[in-house]
Amino acid sequence: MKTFKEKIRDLFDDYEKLVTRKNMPVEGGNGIFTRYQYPILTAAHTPVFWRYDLDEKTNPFLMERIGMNATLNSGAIKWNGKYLLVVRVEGADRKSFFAVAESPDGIDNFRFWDYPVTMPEDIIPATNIYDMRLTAHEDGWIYGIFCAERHDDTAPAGDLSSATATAAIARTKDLKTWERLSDLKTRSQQRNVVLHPEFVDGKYALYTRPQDGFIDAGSGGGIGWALVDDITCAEVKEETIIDRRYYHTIKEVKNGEGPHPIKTSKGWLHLAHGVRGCASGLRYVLYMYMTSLEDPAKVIASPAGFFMAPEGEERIGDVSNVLFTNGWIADEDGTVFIYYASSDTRMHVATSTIDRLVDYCMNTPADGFFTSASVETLKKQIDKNLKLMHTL
Ligand code: M1P
Repeated sequence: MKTFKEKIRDLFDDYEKLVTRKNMPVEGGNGIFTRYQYPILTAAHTPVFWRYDLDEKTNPFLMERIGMNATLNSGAIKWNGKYLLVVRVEGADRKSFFAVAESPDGIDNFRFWDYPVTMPEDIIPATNIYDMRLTAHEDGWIYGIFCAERHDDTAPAGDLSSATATAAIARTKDLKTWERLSDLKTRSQQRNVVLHPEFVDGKYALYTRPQDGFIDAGSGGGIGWALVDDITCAEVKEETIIDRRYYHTIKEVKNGEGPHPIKTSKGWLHLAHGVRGCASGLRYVLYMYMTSLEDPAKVIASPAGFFMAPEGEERIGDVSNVLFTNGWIADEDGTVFIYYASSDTRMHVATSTIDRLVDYCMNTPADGFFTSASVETLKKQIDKNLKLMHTL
């Protein structure tokens, strides 16, 4: 029979084994990106001292007192040479909160900082907050834009599910102390709002995602773009849709900007999620597009279909058949770390390079929106290759 102290030691030993486990790239793949064998963060990666009361007097059975359910949709930033994720941690009580996890190399040994983020409230407290996009803006602040969810008090009595989604804005200089700014004022509900890292025409620029309801995009046509004069009391007065939803594509039902775009010599690289419906529910995949350096709202490349879709164990979780991203980091040597969550449950990393991603966006055929167009595109590649294959 183990003593209380021995049981605690076992918990910490198991935890150390998990967080120090070496992750290996998955061989093969499609040449566009490389997946890794293990998730980089799961609920079990949250510190033992968050979940257990380690006092024998108050917890004689050494039971988990505060359960954690998931670690998902994380913002990402390289900070003082470390790879940081602002993780959406969801407790067993269904409340999400933010917590920073740090890795020395972007792939291995992600460890949470001791305390979660204390996020100040706006005037009306939010029931739930999640999915932060981080932007180190040229104004010198690091901004976090995230979804603030509140019960919809206009719903009929007894309806405890109707909610509202608003874009909440906070900023920091050290990722520890956060200043909360006013929630974004818009005509519609908003989720997946992202701050562009540079001023455009002297203004702050936002990627938006107008939606009629908490879940349904409704008349919201896709990913929008809006310029804002003052980020401390931001209001969207005019919104233009720059990346539309489209019938019978991977973004038929909804789409949303992922992290802020990466600047390259060929244009801005964008990563986003697209949603379609099917008999088993909604299917969330990742896709990419590029916009012009001169006008970040002008799409210049739009490869057809998904960039990444759920595979293997990624398909299963709290909300199955979902890949979602709101964080990536481009290193000085051109490596890109893509942080994505699977099925609203766990975090993964995939790696690629700026050159590969630009090539993918510029040279993957665009969607012709009809089967006949897809077949013609395929035939062109077959013709070319059949001639070439004799010389290989
Ligand atoms: O459950 C899948 C995702 O659903 C929402 O995304 P969207 O607003 O595009 O539908 C968000 O709640 C997101 O957190 C979640 O991963």
